[in-house]
Amino acid sequence: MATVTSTAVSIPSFTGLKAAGTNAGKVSAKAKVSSSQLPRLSVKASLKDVGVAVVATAASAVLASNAMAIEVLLGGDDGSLAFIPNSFSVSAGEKITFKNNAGFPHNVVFDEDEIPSGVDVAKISMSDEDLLNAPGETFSVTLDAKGTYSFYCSPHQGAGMVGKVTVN
Ligand SMILES: [Cu+2]
Repeated sequence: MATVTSTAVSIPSFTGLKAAGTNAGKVSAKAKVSSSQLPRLSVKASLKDVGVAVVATAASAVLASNAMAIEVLLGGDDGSLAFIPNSFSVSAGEKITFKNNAGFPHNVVFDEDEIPSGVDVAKISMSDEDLLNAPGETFSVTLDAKGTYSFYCSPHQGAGMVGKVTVN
C-alpha cells in the first residue's frame, strides 16, 4: 500500500527575463556656448527728441513747397487777353508756372531789355513761334537773379497782354 509520505513538489525556478543589455548610444552634449557681447548703449537722443526733429523738418518742407511756387493764368475767364496776375513778386528760385486758361494761343516771352543784366533771355523765354495751344497747357520758369523782369505774350502784346515780375 503506498503511502504518500511526502509530496515532492517541484517548483520550477523561474529565472525570469534576462534583461537585454541596452546599448544606448553615447549622448554627447557638447553645447557650445559662445561668448555673448554686451549690447552697447550708444543711442543718446531720446525718442521724443527724434520725433520733434522729424515733425519740425516736415513742417518746414511744407512751408517751403507752398512758398516756392506761383501760378499765373494766361487769359481771363471774361475773355480778357492778360496775364493774371500781371504784376507779382517771387523769391529767387521760386517756380513760376504760366497756365493756359482762355483766349489762347498764348506764350511767354521776356523782354531782353527789361531783365536784370547777365540773364540770358533765351533761357527763360518761350520762343516767339512757340505757342501754348491746348487748355491747361503750361510753361514754367525759375528766375534766380534778383530784379524786375518784363514779359509779354507775342500774339497779344499789341492787345496789352504784358506782365512784370519782381524777384526778391
Ligand atoms: Cu496771349
